[in-house]
Amino acid sequence: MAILVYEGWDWAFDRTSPALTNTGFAFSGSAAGIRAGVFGGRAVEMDGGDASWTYTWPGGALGSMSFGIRLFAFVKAVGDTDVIQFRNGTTVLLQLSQNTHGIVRMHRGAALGTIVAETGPGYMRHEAWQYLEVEMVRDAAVGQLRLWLDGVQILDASGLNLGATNPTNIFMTNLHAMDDFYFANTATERQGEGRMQGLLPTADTAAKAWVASTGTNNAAMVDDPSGFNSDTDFVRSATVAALDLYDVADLPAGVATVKSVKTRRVSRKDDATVRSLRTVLKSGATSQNGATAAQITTYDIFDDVYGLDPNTGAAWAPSAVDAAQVGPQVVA
Ligand SMILES: [Ca+2]
Ligand SMILES: [Ca+2]
Ligand SMILES: [Ca+2]
Repeated sequence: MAILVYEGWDWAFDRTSPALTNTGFAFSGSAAGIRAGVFGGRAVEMDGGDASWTYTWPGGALGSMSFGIRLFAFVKAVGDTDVIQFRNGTTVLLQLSQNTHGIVRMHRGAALGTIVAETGPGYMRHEAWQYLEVEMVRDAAVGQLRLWLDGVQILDASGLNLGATNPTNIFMTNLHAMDDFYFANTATERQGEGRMQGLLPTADTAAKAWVASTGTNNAAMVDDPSGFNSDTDFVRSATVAALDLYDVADLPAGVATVKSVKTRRVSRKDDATVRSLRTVLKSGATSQNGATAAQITTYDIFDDVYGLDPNTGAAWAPSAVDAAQVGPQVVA
């Protein structure tokens, strides 16, 4: 039981950003881009015919899952419109659709086939951001599907035929925008509506062992406000154990509950030798090491997710998030 991913795309994604393979997401098509998120920050949109994305969860096929996603569905013609496909590889197993009456349906098979379960009318709207949450148990006889829209349950169906094959990924085609995604590997982990808030480094701290590519303000090298800027400015180190920690922007006013904190590093090596890095999160007196990852010469993304404050072992207080420091460390 675990949340496998949180993603809010506030860190700008575009077609030339580093590969997103480490996040589980794959985008394709020339029309996938970024747009403003509904609560600030950024979101992803697919506004053309060839755009799509796939989220593949680690560990292979899963029969039970929970996920949430903020959706913006553009105007479509009359009839059912594909919203989310559940696939095994590229084989479409199940499809969630909406139609012009606001009905949300689950179909078994490709091409919006057999309707397995559906809501009443008046739920999902066009040209409006809505938060859709899904809890599903895939089974050919006793399948379960529960749906929430903007925190309100709109479907609770059981005894369903949801097919005989577990999906490995979910897939969304064109004409949608999305934000604030989470995915968990059981059918009982609905988080409720929330949002991801991106926070960038703001200042150096006493732990300052890396070297800025220009000047001496390390945090300013890694706060790329318009998105990852590749080799334009960066911090570097070839010293084992060298640690750089930065203060990070505070949460917006009014945040009462923090469900999870994720650190994100974009890094690469330019050595012809083995190099590995980790991201360190310091909360209070506790320095928590993230996963160590070998580096290649191409930039990639490395995330660590902390559902609890490592300094207390309890849920994050907003004040603890505000006080936290984050930065990279050379492992080898
Ligand atoms: Ca966002
Ligand atoms: Ca930079
Ligand atoms: Ca702060």
